[in-house]
Amino acid sequence: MLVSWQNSKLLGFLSLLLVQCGGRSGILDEDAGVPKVPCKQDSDCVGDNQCITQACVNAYCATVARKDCDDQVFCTSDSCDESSGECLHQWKTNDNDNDGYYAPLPGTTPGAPDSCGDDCNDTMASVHPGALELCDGFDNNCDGRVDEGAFGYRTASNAVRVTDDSFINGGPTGLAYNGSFFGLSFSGSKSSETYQGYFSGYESSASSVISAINITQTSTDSFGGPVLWTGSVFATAWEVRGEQGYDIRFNELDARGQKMGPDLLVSKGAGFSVQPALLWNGSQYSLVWSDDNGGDVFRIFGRKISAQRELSGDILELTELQSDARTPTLLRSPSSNLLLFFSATTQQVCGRMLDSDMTPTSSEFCLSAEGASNYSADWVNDRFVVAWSLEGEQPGDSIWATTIDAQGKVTQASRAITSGANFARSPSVLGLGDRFALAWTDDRVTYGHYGVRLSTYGLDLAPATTVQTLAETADDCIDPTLASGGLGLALIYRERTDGKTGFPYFVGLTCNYGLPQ
Ligand SMILES: [Ca+2]
Ligand SMILES: [Ca+2]
Ligand SMILES: [Ca+2]
Ligand SMILES: [Ca+2]
Repeated sequence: MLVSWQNSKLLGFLSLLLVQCGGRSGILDEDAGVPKVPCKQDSDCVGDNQCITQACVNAYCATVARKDCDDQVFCTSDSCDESSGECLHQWKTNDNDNDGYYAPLPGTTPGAPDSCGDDCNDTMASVHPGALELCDGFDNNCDGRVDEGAFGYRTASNAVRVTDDSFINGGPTGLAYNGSFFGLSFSGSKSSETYQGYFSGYESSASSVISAINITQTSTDSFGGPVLWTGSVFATAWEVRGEQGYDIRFNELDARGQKMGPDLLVSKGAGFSVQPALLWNGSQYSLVWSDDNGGDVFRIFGRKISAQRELSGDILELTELQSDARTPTLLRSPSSNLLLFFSATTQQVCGRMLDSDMTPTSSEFCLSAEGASNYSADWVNDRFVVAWSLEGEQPGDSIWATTIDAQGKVTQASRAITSGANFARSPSVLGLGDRFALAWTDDRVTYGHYGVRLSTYGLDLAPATTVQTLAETADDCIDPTLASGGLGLALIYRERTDGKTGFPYFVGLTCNYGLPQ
C-alpha cells in the first residue's frame, strides 16, 4: 500500500494535534545524536524528512511521530522514502530469472507459506509452477518430478571430441547448462606445452557454440575445474602451479565464455591448494578445496565469494587433522549443506554437514567401506544420494550407494546398485526429483574394457530402468559426468587412448518415452 504525500502530511497534522492535546509527551528517540535546532513554534521545525513529524518542544525541534509503514505482510521489507514520505514494500526474495515467480527464502521449501517464493529453480525461466514439462533434465512445473513420463535417457547424437588436433592430451572437468547451451571445462595440453584449463560450449545436438577458450592462461601448469550456472553467469575455479605449490583461482564467465573481471586468488600461503569444488546458493558462492597448508596432511578448506566476485570472510577450516581429506564436493539441500570428501587415510567417502555460512553443524562421518575410490552425490527429493566405486588392487565389480537425510543421518545402508560387470568405477549421480540418473563405466560388453553406462533409480536405490550404453568404442571411455539441460541431459567423458593419454568428449542425451527398454 502506498500512502500519498498529502495523506502523509494529513497524518502528520493529526498526530501533531494529538501530541498537542496530550501535553507534548510523545517525543521519539529519533533525535539522539542529531544537533538540536532551536525553535519558537512548530512551523520552525519543518525538516526534509517526510517520514517524521517534528514539533517545537521546550524551545527545540523534536520528532513526535514517525510514519508507520508496516503492511503486516511477512514477505515484504517495509520502509519509508524520506524525500516523498511514501511507504515502500520490498518483496524479500528476487525473481532472478524474470519468469514472474519469486525464489524462496534460503532454507525454505518453494511454495511453503514461509518461503515467500514458489519458483523451484530461480536460475531457469523455463522452470516455474504451471510451466510445460519438457524433456530437459529440470522439473519445469515444480511438481517434484523431473521429465516425468520418461523411461531413462539415450544419446541424442554422436559424441564429439572437444579438443581439436592441436591437443595431445586432455580430460573433462566440469559441465553446466545456461538455458541455451552447455558450458564445458577441460584440462588439456598441446605439444610440449603445460596443461591449461579451457572452456567450450555445446548445444545438445553436439554442435559447437564456443570453441576451447584458454581461461587459466598461465605460464605454469593449470587445470580445468568445476563449472556452474547461476542464472546469469557461468562460474568456475581452478588450480595453478606456482613456485611453492598450487593455488586456487576463481572467476565468472559470460555466455560467450569471456571473463567477467580479473581472476580472484582464493587460497593463500605455501603448499598445495588443489581440487576446487563450487556451490552457488542464490546469492553467494561457497568454494571448497583440499589443502596441505605446507604440511604433510591435507584438510578441506573453504571460502565464501560474493556475487560481485569479492572474497567474503576469511578461509575456513572445514575438516579436522585426523584424516587426510581430498577431492571435496559441496551440495545443497533446502535446509543444509553437505561437504563430502575422500579420506586418503582410511580410503573412505566421508562427509560433514555445514550451514549456509559454511559453519560445521555435525562431526565428520564416513559413508563407505574402506577401499572406496571415485564418488559422486546429489540431492534427490528429500535425501542425498552418495555413490562410489571400490578399488583394491583392481576395481570392484559394482557401484555402491547410500542415502542420508538433510541432517547427515544414514537412511539407507550402503549397497551395490549395479551388477553385470567385472570392473565398475567412476559414478556420476544426477537428481531427477523422484528418482536419479547414474552414469558410470564398466566392462559389461568386453572383459576389462570400459564403456559408459546409464540407468535411473528410485529413491529406494532400486533400478527404475534397464542399463543403457552411452559410449563404447575401441578405446576405454571413463570418468563420466552428467548435467541437466537441452534435450534432456548431457554427458562428458574421457576417451583414453592409452594408459596416459586421452581426450574429452561431449554428447547430448534425450528422454526415452514409451515402454522401458
Ligand atoms: Ca523466477
Ligand atoms: Ca524459474
Ligand atoms: Ca515436473
Ligand atoms: Ca523437464
